[in-house]
Amino acid sequence: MESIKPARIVKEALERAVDKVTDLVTPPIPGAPGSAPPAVAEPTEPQEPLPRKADQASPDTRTATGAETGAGHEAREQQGAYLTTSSGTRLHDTDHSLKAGARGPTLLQDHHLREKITHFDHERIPERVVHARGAGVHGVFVGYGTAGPVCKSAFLREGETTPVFVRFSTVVGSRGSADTVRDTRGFAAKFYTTEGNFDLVGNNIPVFFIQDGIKFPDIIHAAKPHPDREIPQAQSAHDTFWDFVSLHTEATHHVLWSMSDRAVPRSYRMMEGFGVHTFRLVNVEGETSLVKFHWKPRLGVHSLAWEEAQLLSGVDPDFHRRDLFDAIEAGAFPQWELGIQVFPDTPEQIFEGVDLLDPTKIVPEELAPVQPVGVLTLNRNTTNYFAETEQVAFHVGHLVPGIDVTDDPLLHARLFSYIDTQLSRLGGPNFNQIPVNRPHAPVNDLLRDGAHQHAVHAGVAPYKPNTLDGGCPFQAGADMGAYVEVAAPVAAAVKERKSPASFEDHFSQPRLFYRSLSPVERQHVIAAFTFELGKCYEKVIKERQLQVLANVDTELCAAVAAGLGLPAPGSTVPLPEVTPSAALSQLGKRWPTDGRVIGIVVDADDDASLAGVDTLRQAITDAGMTPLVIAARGGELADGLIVQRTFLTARSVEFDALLLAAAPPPAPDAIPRLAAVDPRVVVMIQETHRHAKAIGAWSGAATALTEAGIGTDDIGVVVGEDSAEVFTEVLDLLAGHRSWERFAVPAG
Ligand code: HDE
Repeated sequence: MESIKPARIVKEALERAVDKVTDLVTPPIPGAPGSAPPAVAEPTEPQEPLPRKADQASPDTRTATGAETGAGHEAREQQGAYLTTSSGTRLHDTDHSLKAGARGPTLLQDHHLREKITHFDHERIPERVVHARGAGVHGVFVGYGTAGPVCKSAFLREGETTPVFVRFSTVVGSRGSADTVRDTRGFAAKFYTTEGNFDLVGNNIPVFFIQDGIKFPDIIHAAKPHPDREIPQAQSAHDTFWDFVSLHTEATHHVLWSMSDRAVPRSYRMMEGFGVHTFRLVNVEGETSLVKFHWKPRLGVHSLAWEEAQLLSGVDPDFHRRDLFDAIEAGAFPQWELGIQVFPDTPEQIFEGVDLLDPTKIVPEELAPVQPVGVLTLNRNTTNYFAETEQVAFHVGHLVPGIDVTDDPLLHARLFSYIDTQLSRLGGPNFNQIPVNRPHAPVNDLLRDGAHQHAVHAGVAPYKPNTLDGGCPFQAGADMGAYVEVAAPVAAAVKERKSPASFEDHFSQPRLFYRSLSPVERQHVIAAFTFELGKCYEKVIKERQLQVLANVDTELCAAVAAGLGLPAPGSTVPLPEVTPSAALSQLGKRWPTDGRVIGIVVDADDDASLAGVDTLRQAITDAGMTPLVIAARGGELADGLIVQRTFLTARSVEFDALLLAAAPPPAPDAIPRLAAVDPRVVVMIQETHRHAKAIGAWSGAATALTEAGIGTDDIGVVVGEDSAEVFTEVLDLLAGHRSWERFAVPAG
């Protein structure tokens, strides 16, 4: 799917939906903290709270029972110009406790002190046990109407516009862990549909480690830090993880994806998403189909180089968050098409030999194409991280008419887990009344009371049947929008703890995945296994995992074994012939470059080298990307050119391409100062080159390349006289993401 081509009506709906909130006054560089520039001194003249920033939105001001309030978002924000207690009494001093004399003891009667500290003491809630680290944003979904033949859900109808909240996440790390660790990414979407909320709680990897939910605590305990020392944080490169997955070989397919480039995305904006399980759709005639959900990013699927990911964990642990928020702030709204693979709902629930109830299996797209059913546009950042991203509660059981579950045993455990976890995380059963979770459909649920009850329910008969409340609420029929479970037959069976025999093939699909990758992608998988197993202490665990790899692919096993300095075992199962699936490789196409970041190195003291840089910055901005000027010192240079990064604060990993307007000499803070070019610029060029990213240079700047030991005619390196011409060629290289051809990789 190269580009999104919605029908006219869908396009207009999308424009309307996005326009409604598109009055962005985009600052030249995203990331300014407030909606107005701060004064130098603390203001003393009382004024109302500042408005939120143009790129921000917050949940609709619905009541706890789903009604529109008509109030603006300000109704929920802090009010008035004066500091108050939480009960609205104005305060005159929040800097000093009430004491018996300036040097005396603090008094217990200081209710302001006690309220302030008590509230502070309870500011944290338990972080998610998995997917603790995340970033959430608002968006809109517009249906194409193409799902009609298989699904009756209102939000998929042609031109139907539905507000959405999306939270991306890593799985293993704590809430404060780094964004760019090697891990699966969560891709959870909450659609506030007219028929109730629909949550599609997926990942960026289409398969899972386990086939049965009862194993979830085991895989997560194995992946989390060791219980004795609580290290390593947010890593799978340790003994307990590899101990478990080498024994529990149904994890092998997911492990192959985790060791591939998919586990180090360049951006949340550049990830595919998958519902993983097979779902059952129902159309208006009541006919059913089995489907798998896919999110296809308009920007393509792109990854970081592993070394970049590691450097970023230190240089910018918030890299993926920042990238998402900055892109939205700059108006580069990321888009995905929602698509479905459709399979006939046959009694055996097997398609082309693939058991559709086995979440460790994919159906190759060549066998069942992904059919687009709508488009998601993420166009607003959150206003308050805790209120929205931390408190959002997804649940695979949040379904709407037209979408039902199958008997995937992983999905069934999830149907229990997601409500249960919110009870301890969000402190009680009323979590759907938190603003970000409130449905946009009317709620009349007969659920009452409980901690943090926000509704003020009327009437006297919260039970059914009743006459005292006039019989309300009434049960609807399917023709009145009720959710009616599909009457799917359950085969006569014995009660047993057992998986079907079709779940036993653990190796053929990992082999399919590996053999579908391009040579350079395979090289990355080999390096990832070698890195991760190289971090294990126990030799027996490495040997056991090598045996698993031998059962996937002989070359993969041999290469990893060589890196570990261990013998490569032979396979213990027959290695099947597989037909590679081109859809599994991320490389070889061209994509839009929206929201990419370009570093421009200038010489602050050479005015001639600055000429034309401002025009170049504008050209980059006009192309939907972000230019960052890098110089020896901050501030303003000749012609008003503002520096965004200095040699001290810049690192190559922040940029998708590097442009050299100059070969700057060592700055006063450089160590050592022996060479002709600043050593940090040299490192920046060398890293950019090693990570296969585009480099452009003009005028005398090419000498910096030579200084860095890089040939001016190398692949993906553009040297010219004119900055505009160089930029045009670099832009072309960026559309192909990276210049991996720079480094010859033997064909596999
Ligand atoms: Fe989750 N998962 N999960 N999971 N999951 C949670 O729910 C769980 C699984 C996924 O941004 C938790 O609210 C069990 C598969 C995402 O808030 C928890 C099993 C897939 C998110 C939970 C699975 C996912 C979660 C933690 C095995 C991909 C983040 C906090 C039966 C299809 C949602 C929470 C967000 C979060 C349980 C397996 C995706 C504990 C028991 C498979 C994206 O309820």
